[in-house]
Amino acid sequence: MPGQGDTRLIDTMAILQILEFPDPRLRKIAAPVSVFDEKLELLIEDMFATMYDSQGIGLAATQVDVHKRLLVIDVSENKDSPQVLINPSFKIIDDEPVEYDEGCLSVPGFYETVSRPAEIRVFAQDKKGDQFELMADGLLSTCIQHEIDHLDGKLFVDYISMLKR
Ligand code: GNR
Ligand code: NI
Repeated sequence: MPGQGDTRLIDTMAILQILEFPDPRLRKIAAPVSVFDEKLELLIEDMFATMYDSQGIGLAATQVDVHKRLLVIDVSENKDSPQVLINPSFKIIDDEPVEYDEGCLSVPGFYETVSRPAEIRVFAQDKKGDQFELMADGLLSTCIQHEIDHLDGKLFVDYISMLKR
């Protein structure tokens, strides 16, 4: 987990409360991050702590009632590959639909198959504000699209047909 071995961060890291469906705050549209300061770094640390604590593979700021465009992700087996994406956007590279059984920390106990584009190119900033890009396919692609949806006030249950719901 990031921050381990750093006394100051351990002292200040917090597990944040995750909003749950149908909380209307999950429908807010997050605003771009414009200030890259220590307060932002502490929020990122808390978001990682919260995500690992609840055994999620991703967490969007919206889910912890912070309506700013950032998300944290770790899709690795050993939970040792934290990634933070600030002001993320993506371009579809391969629109072949790929199905995953999705779950969401904000919709506990509910799982459903969702189709999303197979491969995307992601554009984002890191915690210092530096721009970077990455290619994503498989679970990483699905997870990044799921998290960016949160920043736009969308939930995976929105994709499920009225009939099934
Ligand atoms: O932990 C999570 N697992 C997951 C599985 C399939 C597709 C998306 C996800 S994201 C989810 C954590 C979460 O709710 N992030 O917003
Ligand atoms: Ni989610």
